[in-house]
Amino acid sequence: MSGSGYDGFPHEFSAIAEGIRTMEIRGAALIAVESARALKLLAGTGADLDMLEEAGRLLFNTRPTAISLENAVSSCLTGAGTPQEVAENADRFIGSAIEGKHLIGRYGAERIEDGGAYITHCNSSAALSVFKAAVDAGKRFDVFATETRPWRQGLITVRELAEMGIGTHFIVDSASRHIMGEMNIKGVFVGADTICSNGVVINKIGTSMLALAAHEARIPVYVCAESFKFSPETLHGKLVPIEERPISEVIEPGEVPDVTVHNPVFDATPSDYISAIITEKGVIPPEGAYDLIMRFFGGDERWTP
Ligand code: RI2
Repeated sequence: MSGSGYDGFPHEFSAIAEGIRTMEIRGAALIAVESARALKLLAGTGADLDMLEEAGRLLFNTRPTAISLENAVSSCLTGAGTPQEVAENADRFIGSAIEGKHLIGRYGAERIEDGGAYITHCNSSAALSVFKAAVDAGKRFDVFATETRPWRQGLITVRELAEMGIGTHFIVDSASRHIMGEMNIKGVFVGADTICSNGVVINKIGTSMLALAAHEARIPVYVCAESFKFSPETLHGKLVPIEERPISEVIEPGEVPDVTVHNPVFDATPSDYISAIITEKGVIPPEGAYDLIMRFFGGDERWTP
């Protein structure tokens, strides 16, 4: 949908939508915040509610797995009677996302021991906010970041960790279980794209293997996620689609002719392998997902495409 799918929309909006689709803009929180910003921008150009709702549908289709984007669009559009109200809802969402990340950092930093060593996967701004808050609290510790094939978001993570002055280590994904034993890992901190009503966590591919290895080693696994990553739709049985991205992210085209290449970019981690979910509403067990969804999303009064 490069460009042509956004005909009739201003360039600023199309650039954000296309940036999310191509992962130039990535991370479940950032794609949510940028979607809200895109709707606010559009509302400021004189777009009417019909055009804003069409914009919401276009944004919905950029990244199918992360509920954060859908919740952001719904938060902007539900109950809005004018474009100005959409813009105000967008500001409210963006402000709560910024505050939420700080609270997750504060609560999660309590689980960081001075002198400890931890593993993180992919590049989660929520998980990184925990490490940043622990540094600000004067704690010194090491973090092992996985490469996170195929997109290699771990390269972003190690740069951010090193900039915080944290003892930073880079490992390939398959080294995780070995490192847990060799380096006396005290905990695993990961983000989330979607959290289901039964406590299952959808996150970057490889998270479930990492959590399984940690479970075997009796190492706690913490999921760091804002409440807008919880999925009300899963309460009504909806399954979370696992995004498959181009195989060119995995292998050079034609490198293995006559071979089927797969590139699922998320997986599902069972609640049994998760010690706690660290949210801005507090630290909850995965089984608490149902209560959080009921308490903060309530009934079905949400904008849907
Ligand atoms: P924050 C990312 O997806 C990763 O799966 C990460 O764990 C999750 O979003 C949450 O990221 P992608 O955008 O919201 O790399 O914590 O596909 O930044």
